[in-house]
Amino acid sequence: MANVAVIGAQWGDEGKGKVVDWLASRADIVVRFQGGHNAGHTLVVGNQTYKLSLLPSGVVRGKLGIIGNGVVLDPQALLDEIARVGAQGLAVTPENLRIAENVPLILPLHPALDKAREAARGEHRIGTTGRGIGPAYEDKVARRAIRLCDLAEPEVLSEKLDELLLHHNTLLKGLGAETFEKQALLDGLLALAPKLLPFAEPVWERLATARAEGRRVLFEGAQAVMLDVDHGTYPYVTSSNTVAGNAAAGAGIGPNAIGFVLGIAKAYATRVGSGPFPTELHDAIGKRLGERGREFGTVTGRPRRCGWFDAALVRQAVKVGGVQGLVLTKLDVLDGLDELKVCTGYRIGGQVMNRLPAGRAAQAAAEPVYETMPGWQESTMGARSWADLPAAAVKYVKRIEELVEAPVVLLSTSPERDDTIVVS
Ligand code: 2SA
Ligand code: MG
Repeated sequence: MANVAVIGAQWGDEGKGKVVDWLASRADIVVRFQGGHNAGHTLVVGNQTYKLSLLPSGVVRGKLGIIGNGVVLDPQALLDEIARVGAQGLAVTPENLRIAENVPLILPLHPALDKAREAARGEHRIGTTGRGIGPAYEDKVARRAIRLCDLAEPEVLSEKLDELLLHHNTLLKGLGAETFEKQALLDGLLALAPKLLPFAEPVWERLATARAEGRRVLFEGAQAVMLDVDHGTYPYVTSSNTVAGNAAAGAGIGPNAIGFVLGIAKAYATRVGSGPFPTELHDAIGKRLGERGREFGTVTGRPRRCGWFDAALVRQAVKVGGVQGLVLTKLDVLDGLDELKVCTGYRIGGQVMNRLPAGRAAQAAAEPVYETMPGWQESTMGARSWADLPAAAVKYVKRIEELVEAPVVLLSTSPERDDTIVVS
């Protein structure tokens, strides 16, 4: 098996965690390459449910987890998560988790700025998770981020904090928010240093060695293509590149290390936060999808918006993300509906197009063009083979495959790892 990159093909929460878990048994190393603790991956292992945010999913299966340089790392959030899974019986130590020494850190001032900005945006807010993700990536690109390696150099850290605070306190003051004191930040970071530094290393070197030894690497994406800072529904996006192309830069490995790109999509669509969502349903069907699919944010508990499968959008995600195979999840949530709709394009100002344009006003004006298909009354929950699926469900999957121009290679029919149909 080639090194696989798993990415979301919609707006996140497609069930990437389960698929990564399913694939983890065939990999030696699982790498997170972007995002931070805005991600929420739910893994069901026997009678334990793990809710992971920063930890690569493979750690629950005894694999080596790597947090790459493309992530923004909140040190306190990581230590809290390690303590949480520790209480569930899973020990995370420098033996099974390595962190890129050059990963930028999220400090307490980042969520403060994130929240103050969202409040100032009012009804135009992005609907961020409030975790400081955007401000932390801004600092990275602006070359003033505090990185994990800085915790080993207190004098450099102290100098860098001066520059960081000059910038942030000016912004925070302007937004009417509380400012931060350098000494408290410095003391906090130096207290965390001995807990974090044992995990730090040049992970690129470990990955290079692993490749040379023929070991398999799984790249675990967070969020999804439609939340990609370039290719998503900007500005209603997260602040990182979520496409598979970023797996290489965000881990410190060449693009040729990525052998196969697997895109994950739900059999319907959901979105949490603001922004365009052409197939959103505000009716009883939308409510039913949310209830049957238990559509609440893993991190924030926010209810997710629900709607019909948008094949035009997933096709776009397939193209810009380089998706070679698609996994369709939560098919069972559609059980019992009389008919299903699939969006094949948009009507915008009297014109029909099969892709979502980039302009914010055009995106907001996009009316979905639908194709209607018969539903099925049988239960597909927990199905483990094609033969277990009703004919209408097979047809639905086949049609999606045609419309998105990528083969459906796996179907997931429950959160349990083994409730998975391999399509060959
Ligand atoms: P941010 O916090 O700056 O990354 O938010 C920007 C946008 O990205 C969306 N976003 C997400 N969408 C779906 N799932 C995410 N992770 C959590 C989960 C979300 C939660 O798995 O359930 O618990 O609410 C995630 N992370 C970021 C976000 O909604 C904004 O639209
Ligand atoms: Mg999630």
